[in-house]
Amino acid sequence: MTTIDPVHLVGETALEPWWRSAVVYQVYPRSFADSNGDGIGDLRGLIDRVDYLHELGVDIVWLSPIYASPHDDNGYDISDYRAIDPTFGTLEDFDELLHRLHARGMRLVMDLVVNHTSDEHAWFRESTSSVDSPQRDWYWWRPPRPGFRAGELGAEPTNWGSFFSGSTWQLDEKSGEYYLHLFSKKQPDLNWENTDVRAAVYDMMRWWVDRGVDGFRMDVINLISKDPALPDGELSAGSSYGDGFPHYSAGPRIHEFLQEMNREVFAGRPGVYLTVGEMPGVTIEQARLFTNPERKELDMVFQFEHVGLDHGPRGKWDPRPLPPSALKASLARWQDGLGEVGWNSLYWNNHDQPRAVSRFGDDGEHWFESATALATALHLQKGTPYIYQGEEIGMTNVAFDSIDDYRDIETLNYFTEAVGELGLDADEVMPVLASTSRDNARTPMQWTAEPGAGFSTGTPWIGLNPNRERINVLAQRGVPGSVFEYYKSLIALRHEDATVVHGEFELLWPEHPTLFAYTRTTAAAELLVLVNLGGATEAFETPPGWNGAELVIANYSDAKEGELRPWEARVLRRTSA
Ligand code: ISL
Ligand code: CA
Repeated sequence: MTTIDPVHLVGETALEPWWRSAVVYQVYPRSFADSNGDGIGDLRGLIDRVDYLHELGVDIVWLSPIYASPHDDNGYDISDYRAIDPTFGTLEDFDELLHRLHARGMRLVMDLVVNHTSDEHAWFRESTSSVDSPQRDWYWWRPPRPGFRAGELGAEPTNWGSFFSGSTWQLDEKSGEYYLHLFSKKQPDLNWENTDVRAAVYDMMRWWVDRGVDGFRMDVINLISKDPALPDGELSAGSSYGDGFPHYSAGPRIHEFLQEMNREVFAGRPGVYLTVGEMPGVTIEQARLFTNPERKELDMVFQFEHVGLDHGPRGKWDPRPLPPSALKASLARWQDGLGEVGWNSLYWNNHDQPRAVSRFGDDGEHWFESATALATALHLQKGTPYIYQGEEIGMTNVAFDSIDDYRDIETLNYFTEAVGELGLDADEVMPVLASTSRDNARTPMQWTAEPGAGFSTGTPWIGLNPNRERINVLAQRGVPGSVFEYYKSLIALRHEDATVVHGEFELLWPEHPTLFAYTRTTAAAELLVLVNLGGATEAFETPPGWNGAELVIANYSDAKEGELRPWEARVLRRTSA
């Protein structure tokens, strides 16, 4: 078994956490690899692919939820935090996976979903059993709005709208009270104001830490502290719900809770674990606080600014074209904002986002070039890069043409609302789903060109992308000039070149509409990153001193001085000797 040092020496003096030079790979288990032909990916399937991940070169696996769950939201609704869902396997399988990863020098980060539980969790069952239950206060129970009868429209305790359509309140007929659910009604929100709730969560986290896990990705962790007064949100034109976000996000006790969690779970073992908080709507100012090492809250956060730029006034279901200049300005702002004090997590994709090559790139004519250009733009930044399964082979959006093909609760709820209350035509809604639905990220991993794509010998739980015949691991692994080999080189580069890890970021040509260019600088060396985020050839003037510099990586086999072709990416190095 390879030993892995929690911290390693940087330069002469400073100790720095291991995850700063690491690359993370996210596995969405249900769609990764199915070992028993039931059509659903599982732990055994993942165990069989550990060597694949090792070959790619990633350091950490972030595993989306595998806990016991009724799967209303594909496992983000947990009914038992200490059990593996039988769909995915057993605790023995889990231990074996952990052992295999550690033996290969890789680490495992669990998904921690503690803003809410499933309504089938024992805690919620007990909480619902009686208004006098000692666990009643573990969730957010409220009587109907004064002047309204339970169940009547308008009786909801606040006017907030759920992330998954409809109200955030569900009536419990038995008690005549409502419970809060920011997501589906099968995902009741835990009341973090209650000390016992927090103690139970920390206890559960310690249980996994004792089992050997290396950290946690924390689901919507900025939502755990709410304004206990639960005020109504502002109403915006065209919406029947108020905006509760300012009242349930980054609430008054958020920093206190995260510091407490850090103390209670990781105390005495700083730098050993990786913590990354998923934080929709987080601002740079907040992120600087959350990720400042001195405050002992989180190592890094997932921010959402760059994946919200193509949302229109009515949000994600109202997509608008995205000028590359807006994208590069946003990325550069975060590089600058967290460069000195905090730490960035870098991602294009996850299980909630459409596929990057379809969304920000060109999944047609310039598929290879744009997949690798986007990869270069991201991986050369300062921060910890995250790769979502299939991204390393350039998987694309699926664009199902029938609503029956979709599985995601967010998508299905929205469709019902759109063709119902909103009165839209199904024909208008389908193209929107095709470009924005979370299911674009959830079609099975394409291992081979076979009918089951090497994912399953049975019928997959969600349809495969027909382009598996062209885009698959078998066609790329070990094949020079493939997206897979390009990702492998980028990962290796981060491990080999300290400038990629530590270099200061500086944006060049901020005004240029499509060329994303930046430098990364340390005392010893400097990198120049040039990426064309568009499909036309662009001329540029080589910055002074860079003519004839060493070429580190490029996605075209030849380079023309002063010109970047469609989606061309090029990285140069010079040393200060
Ligand atoms: O996916 C989104 C928009 O399409 C987000 O609003 C998403 O719901 C939000 O980022 C929170 O995501 C996380 O928590 C959800 C779960 O459905 C997501 O899969 C998870 O990543 C509730 O647990
Ligand atoms: Ca299976």
